[in-house]
Amino acid sequence: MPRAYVAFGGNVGDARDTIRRAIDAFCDGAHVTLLARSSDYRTPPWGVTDQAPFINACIAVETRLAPRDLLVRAQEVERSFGRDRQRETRWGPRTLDIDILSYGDAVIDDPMLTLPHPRLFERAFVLVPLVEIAPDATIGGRSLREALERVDRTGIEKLA
Ligand code: PH2
Ligand code: MG
Ligand code: MG
Repeated sequence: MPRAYVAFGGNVGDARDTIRRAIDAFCDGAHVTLLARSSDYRTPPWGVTDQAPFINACIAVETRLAPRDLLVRAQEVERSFGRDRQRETRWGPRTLDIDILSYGDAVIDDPMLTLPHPRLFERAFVLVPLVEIAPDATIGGRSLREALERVDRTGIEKLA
């Protein structure tokens, strides 16, 4: 079965609790099976810096769903936790963001889904939790650990 890496983030409400419950909802064991889960991290806001810190985490899953169906499932979970895309701004505050980072070796470039995730290698808030669960992995031929060495991880705090 294909393996996918998925990132979770949020900075509105109790984001740790939201992410914990969202991972449970996303990984039902039938369509999506959880293989590994990172710690939670408190991370400085990226993109729009004048907002609350985020909580971020990453998971590895095995899934029977095709990539676009996995994305639809992620968006359903986002909505069920109060995500309202109409009322938010790019890189602004949100209750829950679920991003598909990679799906096997799939390379997809369409308006709905780009894989691997185009900004994955720039973002310490993704790479830090991802390297925790997949230290030797490559995505699109690039080593995650080497990518992590090139980004600024200032202010990222692993939570107990
Ligand atoms: N998500 C954003 C914008 N900025 N910054 C951090 N640290 N973590 C995020 O998950 C994040 C962000 C929009 O999705
Ligand atoms: Mg995102
Ligand atoms: Mg997203």
